[in-house]
Amino acid sequence: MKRSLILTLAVACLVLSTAAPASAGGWAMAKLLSPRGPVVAGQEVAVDIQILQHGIPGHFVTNGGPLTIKATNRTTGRAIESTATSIGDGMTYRALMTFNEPGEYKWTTTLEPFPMPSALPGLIVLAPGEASTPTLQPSRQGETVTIGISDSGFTLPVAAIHAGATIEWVNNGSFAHEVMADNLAFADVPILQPGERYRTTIATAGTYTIFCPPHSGMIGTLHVTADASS
Ligand SMILES: [Cu+2]
Repeated sequence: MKRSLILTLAVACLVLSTAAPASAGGWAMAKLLSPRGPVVAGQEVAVDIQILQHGIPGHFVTNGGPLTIKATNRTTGRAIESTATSIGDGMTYRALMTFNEPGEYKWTTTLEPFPMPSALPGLIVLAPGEASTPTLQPSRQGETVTIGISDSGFTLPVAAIHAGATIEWVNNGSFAHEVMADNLAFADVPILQPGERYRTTIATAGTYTIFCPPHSGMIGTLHVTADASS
């Protein structure tokens, strides 16, 4: 009885120490570098994903194996999978993928040998010939864009929003969540309990990687263009 407990503990320690290089002192996250916007069905696209440790630029997992990228069509549930290879700098991985079925896709990435799947902002695949109109109109100064927070991620606008617009964060999940960006853009947003809302005005144009520190899968890219109030 005692012996089996010790054996169990030994196995548990072994498993934990094996996973340690990827998670030592924090967490890793996948950042989608490309594609940035909607893609067209049937056309091959380069999918570039950067792996960052702790979410801090410059801190990355250098000894990771192949990165597996899986994209699942949210409507049909059909998935395509590809193995991305490192493209030189040790933290950026590329896979050439062709999406034949239009719709909205969600991503999952897995970096072997570390068990650290993470989610990325969704991808819109347009039918060939379909105009690439954004599914959400860009927001101007004085307007409000609501961004939902669920337990698995952020409901981000597909189109860029304009600097000067107000973002209303709404926690639709069952747990408390935070909103942070790697440039501290949303440092004013408090920890939001389920059901809570918070409004903030975004002043500076740019591309923001937003995430929830306690939940490594909650990552998204928010595009903010220059103010278009005039
Ligand atoms: Cu969270």
